[in-house]
Amino acid sequence: PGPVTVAAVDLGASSGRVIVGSVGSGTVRLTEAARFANTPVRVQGTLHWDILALYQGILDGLRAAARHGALASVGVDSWAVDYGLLDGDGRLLANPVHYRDARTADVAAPVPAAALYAATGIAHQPFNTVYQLLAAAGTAQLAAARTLLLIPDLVTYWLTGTTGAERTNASTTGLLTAGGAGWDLPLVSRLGIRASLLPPLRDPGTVAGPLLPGTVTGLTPDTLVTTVASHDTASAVVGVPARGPAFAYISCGTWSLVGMELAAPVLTERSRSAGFTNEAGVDGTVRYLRNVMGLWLLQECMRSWSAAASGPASGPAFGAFSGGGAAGASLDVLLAGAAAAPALRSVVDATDPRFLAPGDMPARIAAALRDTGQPVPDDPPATTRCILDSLALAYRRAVHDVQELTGRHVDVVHLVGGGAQNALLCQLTADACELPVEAGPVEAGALGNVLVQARALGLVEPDLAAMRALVHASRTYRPRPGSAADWSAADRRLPRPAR
Ligand code: ADP
Ligand code: LRH
Repeated sequence: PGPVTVAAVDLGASSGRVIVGSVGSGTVRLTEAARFANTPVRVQGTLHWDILALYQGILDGLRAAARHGALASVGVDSWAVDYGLLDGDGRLLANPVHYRDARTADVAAPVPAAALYAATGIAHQPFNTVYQLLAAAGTAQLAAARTLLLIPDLVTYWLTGTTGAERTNASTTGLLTAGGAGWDLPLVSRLGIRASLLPPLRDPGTVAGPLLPGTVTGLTPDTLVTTVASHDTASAVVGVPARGPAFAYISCGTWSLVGMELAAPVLTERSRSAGFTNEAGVDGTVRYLRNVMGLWLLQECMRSWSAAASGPASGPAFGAFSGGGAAGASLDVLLAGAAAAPALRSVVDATDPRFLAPGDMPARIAAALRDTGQPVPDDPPATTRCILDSLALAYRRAVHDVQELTGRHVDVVHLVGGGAQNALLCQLTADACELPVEAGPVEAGALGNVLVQARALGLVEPDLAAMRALVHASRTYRPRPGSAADWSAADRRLPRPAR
């Protein structure tokens, strides 16, 4: 028999894509069928995802995907934590709110942070679903809601009519028991959240349902919608081409998620105060990782620089998608300039929540540098260098800390996602971590999504290691001799955050 065709819908904060996976015997080939902008919209002060524009991009993308072959299956993954609320008729009550919206900035939970961590293993992030629900408490919208669906579950619902909460993504709500076995109902009740909002959990690799007839022109209910690891980071971790257990990963896109795959959560106080989270992975694994601001820092600087160049305008709230045009070219120019700029002149803490919200990023970086008595870069290439040095330093810290907190040894770092195309960042990461960096795949999230569908269809060996054997890195970066002392010195210049 020939290869089987499936489609991965992979929604990132900077773009959405529909990617065709062609699964043959011992091979998986990806082809991009569609890529579309993900441009949030501010309405009366609140930052929203434009969920219908994304859904239209998905429908068009699936039509384009079907031209590559009859689709046996479709799977959906996206960024974590955000949700849509359905009313009693199953209709979406409002556009989902963006995790970078300020509504959660001052929310405090009625349960101490240490107790939340002990119960769920999820590190404090102001945007976790739990804080978004606390921020929404008392609103007419929440009162009218009957079902909460995380973004990929919402898309899956529109495609199939079935509801559920996929486990890897559900873990990011901060409402699952540590390890992800189930909703922590006593905790949900202590927080004053209505348990009936939370749908039953479902696992990666199970069928969500056949595609509803008439949903996508040209596709029939012969196409199944398969539940994948619907948290994009969980899919990306499946798509890491690891060849043994001693690896750390950096899922490097808008965010950088840096950590290890474990068999059980780490719930110590040291782990909590080091800002490590225990998210659920496929097959009962734990994604033990730290959130680093990632290439968001650069995306947001580029938005400021291009706004300054084009004068004041009422442009989109933000959005980094370039479609490969002029903005793509300017990224190349910036990265070439950054490669030529002096190394490690100034660094910021790339885990600092001061960088979370949208808004003048160059000014916030400059303020952080002044606070730590470092020189402020005076042009975009030097600022870009500061960002890349700062990201590599944050990766060094996370790779160091993850080994200390788990007692496990790392001998290779896998860097996957859009950032794997950034040769300077990959080299700096190898230097800073003093470890080889295996870069790629760029589309690890889509690949992990495809692999879980392929496994559900019985097309690949079922264990994770065998699935990963089908994945290949694109390039190896080795640490350059003699740079380690400079990274230790940079590390000492920057205070460790107190959490
Ligand atoms: P997300 O899944 O969060 O939308 P991606 O994994 O698509 O993010 O990564 C987006 C990032 O990849 C961009 O912010 C950009 O810095 C980087 N990137 C994209 N294309 C290139 C390229 N050609 N060269 C270097 N970096 C790139
Ligand atoms: C990356 C990501 C990350 C979450 C954040 C909200 O896209 O899913 O794992 O912490 O978005």
